[in-house]
Amino acid sequence: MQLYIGNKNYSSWSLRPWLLMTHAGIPFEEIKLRLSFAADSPFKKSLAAITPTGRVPVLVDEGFAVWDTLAIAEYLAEKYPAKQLWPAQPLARARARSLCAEMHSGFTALRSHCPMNIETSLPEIGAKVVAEQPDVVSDLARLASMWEKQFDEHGGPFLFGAFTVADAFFAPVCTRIKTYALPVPPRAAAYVEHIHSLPAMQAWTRDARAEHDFLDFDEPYRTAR
Ligand SMILES: N[C@@H](CCC(=O)N[C@@H](CS)C(=O)NCC(=O)O)C(=O)O
Repeated sequence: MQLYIGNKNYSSWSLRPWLLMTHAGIPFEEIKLRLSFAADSPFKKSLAAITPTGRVPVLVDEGFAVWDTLAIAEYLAEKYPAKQLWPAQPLARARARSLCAEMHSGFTALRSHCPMNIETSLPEIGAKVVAEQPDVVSDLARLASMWEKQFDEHGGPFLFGAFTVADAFFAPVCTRIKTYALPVPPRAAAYVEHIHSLPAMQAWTRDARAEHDFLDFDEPYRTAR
């Protein structure tokens, strides 16, 4: 299988299936493309042959393309049942899917005001965003209450006890909390640290920091040096 991804510093959608597969020990070839919106860019040209969306991530299995993180997660869970990528218990599984769907279509204020940017540290921007953007504060409150309920029910250290798709889906948010020093309660902060301590996550963040590829359209707060 090949997994097409974007810049590791910026591509939050790419991180989800990459972390899922790497942490679960599912073998794949990584194909990294430099993110771009321009129609004539290598990014768009490479993807044109593979996916009608022109977006990453895309998983290609023996020439068959699966795009969109939710679809990729479901495909992998069906292909590798022994990996238990979703919780085994039906209600827990349904809840995990609810959380992933909520992440997939929600948290828009947090996502737009605090885009993923692993290589940098912007605590002063985080403080300003929290002071000026009540929707971001609401997103953070929802995250904290969601995660705490999961820890109450499943005991941690992951959202459903053991690592599942849900943890992969919230990993980019964990990086945002770190980059922007966003305030979250202690158990949520401990979860952020736990996700960052995973060897697969450390590998991704190491690669992200080594990229040194400044993309203006993903940088609302910094200018190129
Ligand atoms: N809903 C999609 C979102 C994918 C997405 O927006 N990916 C971004 C990179 S993080 C992208 O490829 N952007 C290029 C574009 O929109 O032209 C998913 O879950 O995979």
